[in-house]
Amino acid sequence: MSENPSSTASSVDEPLAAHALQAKWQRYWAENATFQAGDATDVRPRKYVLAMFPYPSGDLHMGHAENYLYSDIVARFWRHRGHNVLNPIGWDSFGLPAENAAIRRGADPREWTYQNIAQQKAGFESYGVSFDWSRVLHTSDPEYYRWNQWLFLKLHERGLAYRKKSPVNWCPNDQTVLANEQVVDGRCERCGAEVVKKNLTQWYFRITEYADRLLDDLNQLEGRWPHKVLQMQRNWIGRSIGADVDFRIEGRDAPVTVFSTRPDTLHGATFFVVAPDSDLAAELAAGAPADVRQRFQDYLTQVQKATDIDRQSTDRPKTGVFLEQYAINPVNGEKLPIWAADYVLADYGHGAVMAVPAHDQRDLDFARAFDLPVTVVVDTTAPVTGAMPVIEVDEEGVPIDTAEAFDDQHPSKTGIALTGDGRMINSGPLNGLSKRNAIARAIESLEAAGTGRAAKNYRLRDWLISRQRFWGTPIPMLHTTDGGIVPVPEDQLPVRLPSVEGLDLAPKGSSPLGAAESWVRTVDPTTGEPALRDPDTMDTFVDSSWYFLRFLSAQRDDVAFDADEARRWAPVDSYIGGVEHAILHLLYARFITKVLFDMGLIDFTEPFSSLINQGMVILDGTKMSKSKGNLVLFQEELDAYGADALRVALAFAGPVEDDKDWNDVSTTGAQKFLSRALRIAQDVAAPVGVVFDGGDAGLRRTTHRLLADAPGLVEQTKFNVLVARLMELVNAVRKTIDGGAGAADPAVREAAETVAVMLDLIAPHTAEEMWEILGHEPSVGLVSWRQADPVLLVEDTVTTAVQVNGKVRATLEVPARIGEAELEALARADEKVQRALADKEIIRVIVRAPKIVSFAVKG
Ligand code: ANZ
Repeated sequence: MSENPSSTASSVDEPLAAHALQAKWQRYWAENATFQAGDATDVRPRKYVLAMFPYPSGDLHMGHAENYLYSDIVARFWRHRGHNVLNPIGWDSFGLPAENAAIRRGADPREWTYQNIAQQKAGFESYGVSFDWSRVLHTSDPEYYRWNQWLFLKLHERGLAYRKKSPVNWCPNDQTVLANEQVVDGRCERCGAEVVKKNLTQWYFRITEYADRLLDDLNQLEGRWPHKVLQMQRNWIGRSIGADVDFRIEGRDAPVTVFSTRPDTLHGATFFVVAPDSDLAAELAAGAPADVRQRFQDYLTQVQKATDIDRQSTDRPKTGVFLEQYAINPVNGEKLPIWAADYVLADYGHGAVMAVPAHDQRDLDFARAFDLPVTVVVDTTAPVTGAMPVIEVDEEGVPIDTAEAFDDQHPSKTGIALTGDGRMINSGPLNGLSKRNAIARAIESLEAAGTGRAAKNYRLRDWLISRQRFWGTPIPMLHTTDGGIVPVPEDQLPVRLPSVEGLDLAPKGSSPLGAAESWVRTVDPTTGEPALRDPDTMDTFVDSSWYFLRFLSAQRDDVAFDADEARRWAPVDSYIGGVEHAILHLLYARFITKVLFDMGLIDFTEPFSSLINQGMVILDGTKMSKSKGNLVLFQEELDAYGADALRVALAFAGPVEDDKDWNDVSTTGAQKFLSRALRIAQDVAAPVGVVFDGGDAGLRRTTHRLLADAPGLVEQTKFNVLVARLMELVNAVRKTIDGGAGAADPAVREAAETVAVMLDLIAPHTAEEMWEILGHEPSVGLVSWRQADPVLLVEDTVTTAVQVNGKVRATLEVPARIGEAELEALARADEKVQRALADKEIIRVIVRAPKIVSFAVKG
């Protein structure tokens, strides 16, 4: 421990005073490693509090100020509650912005990255965040990315990392592939350029193998993650349940399978559609007459320009080409004309559909555009509850078509597909069944006939992880001369990035690493033959998919993380960050967690036990941005008002999850409050250790009500309410000092100490200073919160008169806010009242809480 720093400021109104106070306590915390988490021998219960780690994009901004304030409040809170708290910090420091900046300046992305990290680190320190600085990590350090490579090899061993050629999203501006998740409205999430499809061989992680678990385990998080985030994850995984149905194609040996959520409507299929950009379409077109082939080719060229979003859009006119071939409906042998149309996507289901225009809007739009038949097979006017209706049959026992019964609702007339529930018609053995029963029956029959089976489909695709860029983790695989692909042995990790010297990082469609001759050329460790390194780097979401585990063993160079440490600390108790990470980052981290669980390395299956999403800091109702020129700069505010005022102002500005308009953030107001708090500490005249009993009862009650409520307020993240309550207490103390019992009242010391200990969550420098002025040893950050005294929590009381036949028989001291029923019960329980009532019949009771209870009795 260092010596006690001497007392500095008397008021934090002055920026200079605030900064001197800041510097003093920041030095103290650094010298004493005050916020370092306890080691394995620490017996306190543990809490792992984590804010999503930052990307080193430049200076810290107000979004950071908010995010890391909230995580700091939570971390400080648990320390005060006697926990061993881990609150680490690191940087997500690989990625395109560094690379693009380096290209612009002809420099090394390392320089830009580590300079920004140093700047942000200084920002966090001057903001007074209680991080455990002994565990800092940067994902761009070989000591970190080595374990990304290890993770890749582990996934590869388990068949979860693989290469395949497929149409991928390609950003023509960044000249790299993008995961589906990184395409927003058909555009590159980072640069906004329109994304095109390119057929490329890429590395994938088989996240689809975990689709069911990723979906089902969301139920565990209900109530602990924001509902909206759970719903976004569910939609993203997008599980559909239905059947795979095999259709024979005339003149083709192998059947073609389609996925349908409505196998009950098989009898209503009137045509068949294949995705124009699928292999099947190419094959079918190849077997078609020359003019059809030509039309198909022209159509395909046109389709390849459209994005998936365009193709799925319902208000776009339907287009397609008839391939002059036929599929055979397995349930009735009907010939269905085969069309190529772009509303069917190549990479969903099997890239082909049975079209049921009466009951599917897209199919209906298409049927109406090309004049194809529409057969209704569900009578959506028929009730589905109750007994199965009697089906009318003709003399031969064949059900009579009841479709005419709702002629005017026929989809071919209305243009509206009948998607609702009802009773099956025109469907042979399914007639009369409800939709649900018909689906089950249809699947049974398909299975019995060997022409179909129950199936599930997901919107989720495998995670495309390779990128054609320099500033990322090299993929630890080698390409041998005979065309093989072999892993780099684990003991040869890390595969370090080469120097940028002589490399052209400008995007050109293939990884710049491929041009680093001396790096790329290596040998196959098993054969000694020449081999080439894989030139691609990993998506940076790989880095952030497991970083919370690396914090537990950040200094270890023999393991990615220590299993015992993981058992002790993980999963993360409170994870705090922006809702922009609702899908990608959280989904990937959940996936990797499940893989590590399956590998037996951790004993939990969800990485983040609770999740807090903060709102944004906005200005005049809109997002702050450099381009709009409406940035309120973190560093400027910090310089002008000091860390504590900024922290109080942000915490006070509104509920955590709401957006906060800077116009409602009052740093000057916060400054005044902090000065007032400091002054009450200076005014306290009762000595340290004075017994608090006695003294101003009103003030004591205010103090103890806050002691009782504060833990709940923090746990429900009502930080703004906590600030308001602290302001109320500070005002109450001032009143007692100036007008009431005076500065020597022990209640004043009690209240001032309570303010100091709680203020530590929000304004830690001022809190330390108060604590010291009050005659205590630092750090206030480690002082336990006192328990509220239940006696002082009893509300103000009033006197109630209890009358029997108009005569006062007893008086009771009751809480001022007592309810009528409770008051009557108290009155009846009173001994004197009982005597007065003794075996008389009560005719009437009038209760006027809290003043009067009046019994009218007979006899
Ligand atoms: C026949 C049918 C009848 C369908 C009906 C729906 C309603 P979700 O819920 O999104 O999974 N489909 C299958 N593969 C497709 C593809 N590659 N591109 C476009 N559409 C495709 O949708 C499943 C339904 O989407 C499937 O069920 C199929 O149409 C269509 F009254 O089959 B359905």
